[in-house]
Order: sequence, then C-alpha cells, then structure tokens
Amino acid sequence: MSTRRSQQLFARAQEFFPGGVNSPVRAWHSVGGEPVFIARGAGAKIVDVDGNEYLDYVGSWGPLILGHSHPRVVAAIQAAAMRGASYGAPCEPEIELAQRITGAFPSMERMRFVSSGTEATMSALRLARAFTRRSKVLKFAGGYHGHADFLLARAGSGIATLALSDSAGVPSDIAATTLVVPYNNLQAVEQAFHVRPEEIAAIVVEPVAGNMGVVPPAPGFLQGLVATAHHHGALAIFDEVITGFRVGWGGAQGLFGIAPDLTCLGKIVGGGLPVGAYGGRREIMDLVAPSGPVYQAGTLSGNPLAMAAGIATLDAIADTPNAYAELERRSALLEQGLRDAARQVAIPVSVNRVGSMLTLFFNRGTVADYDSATQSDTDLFARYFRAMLTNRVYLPPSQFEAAFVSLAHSDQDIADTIDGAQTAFQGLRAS
Ligand code: KE4
Repeated sequence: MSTRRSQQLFARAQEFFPGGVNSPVRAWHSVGGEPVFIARGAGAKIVDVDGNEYLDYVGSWGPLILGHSHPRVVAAIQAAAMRGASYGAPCEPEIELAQRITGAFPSMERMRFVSSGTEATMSALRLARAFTRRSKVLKFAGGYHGHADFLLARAGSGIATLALSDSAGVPSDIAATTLVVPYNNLQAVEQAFHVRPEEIAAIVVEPVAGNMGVVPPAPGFLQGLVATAHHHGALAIFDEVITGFRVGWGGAQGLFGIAPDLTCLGKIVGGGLPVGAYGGRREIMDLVAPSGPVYQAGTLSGNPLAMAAGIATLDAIADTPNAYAELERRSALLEQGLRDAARQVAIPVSVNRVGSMLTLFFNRGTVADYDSATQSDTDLFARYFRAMLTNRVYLPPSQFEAAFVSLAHSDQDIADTIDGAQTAFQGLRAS
C-alpha cells in the first residue's frame, strides 16, 4: 500500500501548519506514522490521495451519520450555494433547521446557532455564569468540550482541587475557575458542591462520554447529576455535540429521559459543514444578546449552506425507515465481531458502545471513567490501528476517541471490518 503522495503532501503541509495539520488529533501522534491525505469520500468509504480505499469509522469525528457525500446533502449544498454562500443576515433555513432541532430536543425552548462545538459550549457556560451569577464550572476528567481556555482543564490532585490547565497559554486563574471530578462519580460531584458552596454555576457533561473513548453513564448518573446541580442552585449542561442525533433522534437526553437546562449540539446538525448550537430553557436563553446582557456573536452563525446541509441530513435520517434500529443492529454486529476476534487469539479487550458510537479498549477491565480508560495499552492500540489501516479500515487515530458506524455501512462492510480485525489481532498475537 503506497502512501507516497500523502507523505509528499504532509511534508509540504509542515511548511504551513503546526504539525502539518489543522487539528492536533489528525497528526496521528498517538498511533505513529504519518497521516494519509484524503481525496474523496462516498458512503462508508474514503479514498486517500494515493488511491487507497478505506472503510471509514471516523466519519469526520461524528457528523457523517449518513456517510460521505449523501446525494440529498450534496444537492442541498449545491442549491444553497447557487443562492450565495453567506448573507450575514437572517435567513429562512435557520428557522427550518431550528424547528427540526427543537422538535427533537424539547428542552431547547430557545437556541442559538454558532459555527463549532467549542463556540456552543463556551457560550452556554458564559450564559450559565450570568444566569446563576457564579463563576466556577464543574467538568469531568476525560470530558472534552472544545478548546475554550477554562475547559482545557484536567483534574487536580484532590476531588475539589481547582484544575490545572491541559494547555500552555491558559492563565492559572482561568484554569482555576474549573473543578474536575471523575466521570460516573456522583459522590465526587456532591463533595465538590460541599467544598465550594454557592460558587459553581454549572456542571457540563458529555451524557455519553466520547472523548476518553466511549464511556456510558452509569445507571442513575445523569439523573443524579441534574438533581445535584439543581439542589445546589447550579445548571446542568449536556454537551451533546457527539451524542445529538447520534445515539437517538433526541440525543442522550431522549435516550435516558432526562432534560438538562442547556444543551450543546454540533457535528450531525451541520451534516459535515460548520454548525454548532446551544439552547435550553427560555428564561435562561433570553439573557443572550440582543435579548439580554450575555454577548455572543458570529459572522457565519446560521450560514445558509451549513443550514442546508443540516436540514438535508436530519430529513434524510427521518426519512430512513428504522434508522436508529438499523444503526443499532449493524453496530451490535460489529461489537460482537470485534469481541469474538479478540477472544479467538486471547487478547484482552473491553468494548464500550452506545448505539453507533463505540470504542475497543485494549484493557482487561471495565472502562467506566478516565482513570480506567488510561489503563489501556495504547501501544497495542497503535499497532492495531496500523494493522487495520493495512486491512483498509480507517479507525480514529487514538485509543481515546469514538468510532462511528453510519447508515452507509452495509452488513458486508461490517463483515469485512470484522475480517480485518481478525487478521489484525492474529498479527498482534504473533508479534
Ligand atoms: P468543535 O469545536 O471541534 O466543533 O467541537 C468541540 C467538541 C465539543 N464537545 C464534544 C463532546 C466534542 O467531541 C467536541 C469535538 N470532538 C473532537 C473529537 N472527539 C473533534 C476532533 C478534533 O478535535 O479534531
């Protein structure tokens, strides 16, 4: 498998971009080797610039639940482009997409479109601080909510220790506005409020974690989280940038039957174009400018092309008979096939899956939080990633990411993936 053209392009890219990429995880640092450059995608497959075709389980990190270049999405973008790329003014597609979103997420009584998941979470947390007149935010170790300064925080040593920053350039007093506790640990959440009463504006959580690898909420965790936040006068914010329209039409809040105060969306609602959104209770959202004093703005918010892609994506899902049942069936087939392939060669793995988002951890135990996730054998994952690539299966280049099954992945694609995994595991066992 030649990747000569990718190597040439990666060398040139180094002249323009830090690490040769426009987002760090694309550089493949945690799996080694150099990234392939993608030339095109169609359905469940992508083709790199050397003509190598792969079954794609990254799906642009979640947006492509329909697969690549779905005809309805392509046609919608083309038609919108003929009417102009951007107006910087209100347009009807904004209302049409919002109508679909609030229909699926009734907790989002009011909402605002932005252009990324980071903007959505950053804005929602600014709003929560204004609504509660408090400054601190509580997040979970291993939770990723975009790259706003105060969200690049990792756990300090103790439960209620103020966070340290995960990134250079974030002043310690900014990082210290964030508390970090273990995921799936309600006692730690309660303790944080006990130690810092009246200070915490909001809890922000991935209702199904995707950024430490997939980690489902423990039974009662989300319900307990919302109740604890409200008991202490804080807001509950669900970051559904990944899970929104992924784990069900109503996201994780629909799947688990629990409504947060604010919801952040992204990825699928843009169908592959830059869209984020945040929304929630009307009394909270009406604080957002120009209705209220919380400022948030964006040149390309509600961009007509992005709105068209989002509308076409949601309509195509809605028009697909039993879409989520089919995603569940195919994803369950993949999960079982991966488990069986690893068991056949006695490689200990742990697979976490919610709907069509899943992670295979090279881990002997159950992965229920960041600490247990980081017990995984990342070297073995790197070798597995490269073996799967050779077998023409394109996985997320990190043990701590979610793989995504799309409606374009056929039963044959799933069977081919399992065959590739069997070969990969046999190679790992032999070496
Ligand atoms: P963006 O700003 O990248 O659109 O969204 C940030 C974000 C917010 N919330 C959640 C739960 C997210 O997963 C993300 C972004 N996800 C990562 C991968 N897990 C995007 C890939 C990348 O960073 O290149």
